[in-house]
Amino acid sequence: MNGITIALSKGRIFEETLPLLAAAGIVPSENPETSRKLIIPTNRADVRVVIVRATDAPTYVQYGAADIGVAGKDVLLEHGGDGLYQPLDLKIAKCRMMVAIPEGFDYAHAVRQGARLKVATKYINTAREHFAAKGVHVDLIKLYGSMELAPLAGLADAIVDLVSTGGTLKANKLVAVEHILDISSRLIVNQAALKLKRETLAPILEAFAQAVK
Ligand code: PRT
Ligand code: MG
Repeated sequence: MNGITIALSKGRIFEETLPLLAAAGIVPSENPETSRKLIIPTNRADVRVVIVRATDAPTYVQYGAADIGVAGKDVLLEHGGDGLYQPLDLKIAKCRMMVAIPEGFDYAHAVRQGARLKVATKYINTAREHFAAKGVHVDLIKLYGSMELAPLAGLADAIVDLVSTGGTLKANKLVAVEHILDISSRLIVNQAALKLKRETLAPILEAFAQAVK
């Protein structure tokens, strides 16, 4: 395709990217929340949006099935970023990656004792690095969602998950004990597209950069 394909996940990333697209003169013709279409045209004949799972956005862009996309730092750290150019922090979909435990569990004591902790998470790479850097022994258990359930159901001692308002932790009687890193979403660009489609892409990237400021 000669035009530009943009990979977005529905939900917060789609919603928070809309104003940035608008700044570049791009208006999707449908809302993925209500439409079942996975390819959404825009007001511009040469620009379309493809709706992907949040964790799949880097893969679409890496292989050039999309020229640009938006992905959370959490997702990019797990993906590795191969084949991707990450020119811009869009400062959207912000949250923090945290270690959380059930209320009443003495995490600091367990760590001091050198206990081997079971930690459930979707973010295996980031969690492994975090605990290795602190010298904490952990067995990581890979989950694909609802991490908050794991300690309550007896699957794990702790979780590594994203926290925004803190409401989900609170509702499940969990508390955050360590802040791993601040997360926001990044613009990702296919490295070959950046060269081959520079004329079309450069003004879009520039408009995004201005809108973020
Ligand atoms: O939901 P789905 O399984 O389809 O995929 P996803 O969860 O990967 O996608 P989505 O759209 O929910 O999230 C896309 C991106 O938004 C993530 O990759 C993050 O970079 C970013 N983001 C920002 C968040 C949150 N804030 C967030 N709060 N992603 C998830 N959450 C979840 C969190 O995992 C926890 O379960 O919301 C819950 C906590 O929220 P609070 O407000 O109760 O603290
Ligand atoms: Mg989600």
